[in-house]
Amino acid sequence: MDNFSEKSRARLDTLTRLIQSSLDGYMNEQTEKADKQKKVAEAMAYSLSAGGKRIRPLLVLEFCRVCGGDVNSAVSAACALEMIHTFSLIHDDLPCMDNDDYRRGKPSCHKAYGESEALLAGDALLNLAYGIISRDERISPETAIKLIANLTEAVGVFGMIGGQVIDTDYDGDMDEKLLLEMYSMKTGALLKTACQMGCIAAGAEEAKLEYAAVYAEKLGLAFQIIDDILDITGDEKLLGKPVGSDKECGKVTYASLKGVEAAREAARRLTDEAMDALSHFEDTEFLKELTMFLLKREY
Ligand code: GRG
Repeated sequence: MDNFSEKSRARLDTLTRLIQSSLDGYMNEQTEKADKQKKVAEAMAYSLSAGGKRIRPLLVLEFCRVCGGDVNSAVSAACALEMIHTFSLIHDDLPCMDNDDYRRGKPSCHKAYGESEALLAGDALLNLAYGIISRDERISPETAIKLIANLTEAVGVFGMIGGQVIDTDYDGDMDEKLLLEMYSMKTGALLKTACQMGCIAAGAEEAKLEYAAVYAEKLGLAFQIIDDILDITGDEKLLGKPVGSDKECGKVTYASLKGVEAAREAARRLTDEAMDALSHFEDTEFLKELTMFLLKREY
């Protein structure tokens, strides 16, 4: 994250520490309570603590702050989203999905713990996510319900899971329109709920949620296009997983459809549009630098 100013780097460190210590706290509760379920609790903690950029929880906390909220009121939503993101990665790596052996630089969950344990660890993380928001005493019951409703829609059949359905069922006859629809759902939906949950936790007005959605829609497409490019041109050591898996699986991606240079240009344009949407918020220096980092990322 070299492009960050000193001020933003300090902010990144503070937020990352808050996210990590909160995730550790939630996971310790699980491992301490577990008896016969120790292995599944360990598998959950293994994948959750395996690294990862923590982009989604960072967005939750930052959107809360730029809407004038106290970041502590967004911590459970931020951690819930990272749990759900991790669940999606665990399940996506399973032999019945992408069958990937490495994730975040370590053996994927099913390689380390076995398939059934990985399946259950993913299920349990998904379930825990809703639990930690519903029992968070720092937020009102009304806010908790709004957060959970927003998150549920993002994860469901018309959000991330729906995007995965398109990915698995329609790969043979994928065109640009369907591909972008799939990206919006599979990748964009969780980024959208990240930004919107931050606004909700801050008690922001509806218009802010709409602007947050515009930012996230552009960011989500750019993020996925960069992911496609990295699967072609990336460094396996930095990525923590093998490159070339899209081609090996015969997957159509934006980069394979348009070529790497055109894909890079599209990601740049989408990033500019995302930046424009931030003009509706105050004090967005950190968010802008984070957005630029995502365009230039190598992992
Ligand atoms: C199996 C229910 C189910 C859903 C799978 C989201 C998804 C759908 C699969 C995950 C794999 C994938 C390629 C998702 C697209 C989004 C994406 C690029 C994820 C990687 O996110 P990063 O780069 O990962 O934020 P880290 O490891 O940094 O957290």
